[in-house]
Amino acid sequence: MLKIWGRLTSVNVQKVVWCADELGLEYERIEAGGKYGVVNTPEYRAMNPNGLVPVIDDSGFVLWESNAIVRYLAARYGEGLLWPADRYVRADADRWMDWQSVSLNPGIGPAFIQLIRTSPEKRNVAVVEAARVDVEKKLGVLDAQLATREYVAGPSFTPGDIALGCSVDRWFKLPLAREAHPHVERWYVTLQTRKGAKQVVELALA
Ligand SMILES: N[C@@H](CCC(=O)N[C@@H](CS)C(=O)NCC(=O)O)C(=O)O
Repeated sequence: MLKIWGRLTSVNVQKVVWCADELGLEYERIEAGGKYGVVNTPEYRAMNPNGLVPVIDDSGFVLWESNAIVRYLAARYGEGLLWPADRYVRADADRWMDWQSVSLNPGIGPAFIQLIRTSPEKRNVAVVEAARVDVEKKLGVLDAQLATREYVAGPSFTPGDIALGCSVDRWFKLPLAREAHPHVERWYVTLQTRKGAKQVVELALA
């Protein structure tokens, strides 16, 4: 059976869990990272020398990096469904996964650390504001993309929606004033109704 290591409070673990649930896969999730530790044991480091979550073991195939895991699971278990048959749609979804990881997340991460993981007296409001300005600009880019298509890579739900959906879910749950991005908001409402999204959207930030 598929094994997933990682605490659900990790946005990167959330992507993998959402993907597995979307595909209807049976899996065992093993708590790791944060307060659960595990990631510094020799056994874990042998699977992921970075000591980060998530990691999967699928019948002996071990893989780390959340977006790579989502792509692998979608390709192996969702060919033609979650994994688009059309190479251009696949490339488009792939592009948005990279964008989530290198452009959007680096803004959301610091805001999350300050607002959720830092006590109010130690909070750095300048970091939160810089992150907010950055993320609003990036969400403007996503909003323009979603203005003309139902999902990020076209009319069908793809792995790109999973990666972005986890980041946007986190952003929308942060206690801060946000600008309107009507197309992102419409898309997020649709995502919340997907069976794979349940564990992620029902989770409070911690
Ligand atoms: N690029 C990696 C990043 C993994 C990562 O930074 N994971 C964080 C949680 S989101 C982590 O393991 N932090 C240490 C911990 O939880 O102990 C991925 O997408 O999988």
